[in-house]
Amino acid sequence: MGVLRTALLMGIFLWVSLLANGLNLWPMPASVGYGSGILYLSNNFQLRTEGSKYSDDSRILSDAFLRMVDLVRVAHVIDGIVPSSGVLDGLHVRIFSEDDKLNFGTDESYKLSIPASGKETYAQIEAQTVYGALHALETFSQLCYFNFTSKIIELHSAPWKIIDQPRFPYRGLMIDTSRHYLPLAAIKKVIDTMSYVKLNVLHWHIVDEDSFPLEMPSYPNLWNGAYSYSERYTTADALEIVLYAQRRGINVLAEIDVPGHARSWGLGYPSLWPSFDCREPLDVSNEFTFQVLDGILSDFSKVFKFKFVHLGGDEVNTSCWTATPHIKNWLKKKGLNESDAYRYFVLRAQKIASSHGYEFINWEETFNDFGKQLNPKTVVHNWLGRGVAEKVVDAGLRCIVSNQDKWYLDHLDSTWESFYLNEPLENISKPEQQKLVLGGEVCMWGETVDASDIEQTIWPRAAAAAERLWTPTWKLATDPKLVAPRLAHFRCLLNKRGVAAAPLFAPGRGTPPF
Ligand code: CP6
Repeated sequence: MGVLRTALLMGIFLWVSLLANGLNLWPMPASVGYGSGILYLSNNFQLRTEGSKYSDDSRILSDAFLRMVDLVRVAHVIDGIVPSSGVLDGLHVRIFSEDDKLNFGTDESYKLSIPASGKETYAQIEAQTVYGALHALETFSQLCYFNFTSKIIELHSAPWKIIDQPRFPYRGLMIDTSRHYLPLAAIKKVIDTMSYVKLNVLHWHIVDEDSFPLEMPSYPNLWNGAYSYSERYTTADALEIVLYAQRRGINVLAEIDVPGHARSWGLGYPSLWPSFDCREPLDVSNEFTFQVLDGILSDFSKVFKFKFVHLGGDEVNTSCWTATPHIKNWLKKKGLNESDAYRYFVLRAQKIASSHGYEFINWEETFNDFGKQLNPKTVVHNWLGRGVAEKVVDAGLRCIVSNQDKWYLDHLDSTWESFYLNEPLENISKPEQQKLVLGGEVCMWGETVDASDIEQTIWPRAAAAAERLWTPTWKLATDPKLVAPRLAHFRCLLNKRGVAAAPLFAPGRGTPPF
């Protein structure tokens, strides 16, 4: 009897672990149920939308469906013969909101039901918005495999019932086009891959001290600060990026970093510099500085429709202000010290952003230096250290987590495990404070990367963070060793899809060394 029971238990254990090995989704959905059947994808896989309120006039859904069908092939030639039973003919997608506006807080939830073999021949997707449906398509694509014997696409472990939604509304990745110019094709490829891991904000750190690559119609000399004639983005290019991202469910957060990190502005308008010898921060005493910022934010508001703009505010070294006679006199006349002047700049920039309809995000120094003197609507973007989010939400402000010890992609020696284990809600237990943590963001500063190596430095580590931001924590293994095979599988899928995601383990056949 005991032997029988042991055998039975072992059998169940083996069965469960085999199935679990087949559960190769990334990020893991909030809720997953599955069986043990096999389905075969029709060679004429169809999209149906009866019962949808959403009309898809802009073809966001139908284009995404075509891309998904292509991804499922992962470049193999489908030339086998599909059996006559157990065939999946397509997807029936029902979307309940007619609106295709994408912004902060857009509903991204979805349900995906895949029938058992021999039942209906369509899988069902239900979502409030088209953007939830896009997530469902991505999840579906990850369930499909090319069978090298039959040369058709199979879907294992049917039936499936997946009910999914993000843990955090803000799941970001930052790129920096000031330190190295990134061609449009490189940016688009980052956006494509973000959609595979359900990240939803591309934070575009467009301008910094080193170059000003973006055309600004209000002040057309600003892009004189570009590295070269061609290392530039036209206004139409920026709009193209925004629309490309939107069609993949991704918002673009534009940053204009002030008053530090802005030396490149002065190549077009030298009076923005304190002096020729001392070129940043921007001249706080000059009204023209704020006119230019107003022009930039006015131009931004026509292109970047995300409800937030990022106003920087980090690493401001005010020594040029006190070292420049006309600014020193201005400070004296106004009765301001350097810190007052820095605060005056940040708050005035926020007012200008508001006047163009934006809410604003600032790097954490603005909170560390000014605390409750900061506008309470400010979203504080952590980067310096851990434990900052708890202070920010204690003060009642909203926060985005990007602590550099864990979530800086330009720190090339940070491991995927450290990305995976970073917890945005560390030490924040009150539900009303947890809500103030909008999410997190991984940052790829551009000093040492460009189009030649940006993919393998971002991926797959950003994917590890993406699961942290998407999946409820209780669903996830806290021991990275248990997650490693699934991430290794996903890393290979990225390679198959043409993304140069780096190996997770040396010597690197994609399998973990244990
Ligand atoms: N540029 C800007 C940077 C950094 C920051 N702001 C930065 C600082 C330290 C490290 C990495 C990046 N290069 N504009 C800080 C937010 Cl380690």
